[in-house]
Amino acid sequence: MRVDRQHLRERLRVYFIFGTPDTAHDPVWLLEEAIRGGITAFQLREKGPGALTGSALKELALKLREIARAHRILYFIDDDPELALAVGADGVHIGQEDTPYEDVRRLVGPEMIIGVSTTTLDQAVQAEKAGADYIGVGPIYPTQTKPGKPPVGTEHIRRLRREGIRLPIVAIGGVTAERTPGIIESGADGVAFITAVSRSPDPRRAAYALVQAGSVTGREDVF
Ligand code: TZP
Ligand code: MG
Repeated sequence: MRVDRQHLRERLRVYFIFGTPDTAHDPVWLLEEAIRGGITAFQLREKGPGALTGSALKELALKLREIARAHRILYFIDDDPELALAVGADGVHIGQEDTPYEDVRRLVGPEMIIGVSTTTLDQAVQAEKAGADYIGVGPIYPTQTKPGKPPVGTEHIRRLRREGIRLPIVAIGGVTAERTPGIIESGADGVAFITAVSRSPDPRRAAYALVQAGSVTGREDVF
């Protein structure tokens, strides 16, 4: 399915990520609840202790893919272009240590959305030059989910825009509803989060709070 690139920015606004190690909830229920809360995009990031692999991972990826499709939210697979292709994902997300952008593009073809994680200005410039569809930027705030990297803060997003980065930016790391208006005001198009929803006792309400917080108006378009 071809994804409308015109509306990619809006569709990346409230971007939920999880894998089974990130939650005590049933993954199908969790995604459904987050969708009822209003998320616009989802990424399956099956990583860490106890992560599913092989056919169990593919089975889960297919189930979640069907849910995302039924509700017309974007569906991404982290770091696994073959799986993204196999389940018909809308996109694949890659980090700096994963397969390089050019190789992933060759593998998945021209239609699939490719997002690239970046921490520095140089990485953002490289991703834009290479042809990435959006960049993840972070960690914005301190996070337990990906420890060991100092947070870059919202000032970094302002700097990316000042330096001319036009790609859709999704900020990640320690994202909460409280922090979301400031993140969007700094020039990000969306927020991506794991813990804020995956570990909430009420994921629907937690997602809704992020959706509400992300609907800030009055920001100058910076791209
Ligand atoms: N990349 C940068 S920070 C991060 C990733 C995958 C983890 C975000 O998780 P949380 O729980 O929303 O801080
Ligand atoms: Mg990765």
